[in-house]
Amino acid sequence: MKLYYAPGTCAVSIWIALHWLGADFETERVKLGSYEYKKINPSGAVPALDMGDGNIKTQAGAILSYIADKYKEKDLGPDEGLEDEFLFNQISAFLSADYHPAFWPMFGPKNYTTSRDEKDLEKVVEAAYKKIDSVAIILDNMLEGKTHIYKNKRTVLDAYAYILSRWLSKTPKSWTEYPNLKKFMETMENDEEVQNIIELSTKEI
Ligand SMILES: N[C@@H](CCC(=O)N[C@@H](CS)C(=O)NCC(=O)O)C(=O)O
Repeated sequence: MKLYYAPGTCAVSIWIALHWLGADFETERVKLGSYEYKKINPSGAVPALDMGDGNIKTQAGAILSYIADKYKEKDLGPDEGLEDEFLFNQISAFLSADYHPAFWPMFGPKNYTTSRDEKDLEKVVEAAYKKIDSVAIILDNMLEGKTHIYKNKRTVLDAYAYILSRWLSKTPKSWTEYPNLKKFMETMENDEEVQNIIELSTKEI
């Protein structure tokens, strides 16, 4: 398996999850949106996971569910049963469809207005901060009394919530200001294996 990633991106959560799962995998750093990388993933976005036979998987939430299932014996996916599986999918969908997209206008304001006026672009970013805060509050509430996002059990979704939440430090309200999220983030920040991956993934190659 080969994971295509870029530093600081949601793809790093797949790296952490693959490591936790004890998977045999390699990584390749790519230039987002480049002509070369679009041959792998036509959207130009990471993550992409090459299964080794031309089968390339994309979409972080779907990849995380897939690998948790592939290495089921590691028990980093949902518990069995309709309700437990639903809860896992619900959290995953929240992260990929509500939480993650809230940050897009902050990273790429030009994609959200036809204006190129600096002041207008700043307004887009300001609006993004507001939206980000509202979804971060939801995440914070989901973490009430827990240090894991799913049922207080470590799953691949912890890696996803962690990597996305690191971006809060680029907003006026960092993750330290959300009390439950703060505890969760500190647990991940103190995890040496996770931090080694963060460091490896930011290395210039
Ligand atoms: N829907 C995709 C979105 C992935 C995504 O937005 N990835 C970001 C990095 S976190 C990216 O590659 N952005 C660059 C781009 O879209 O060109 C997923 O959930 O995997």
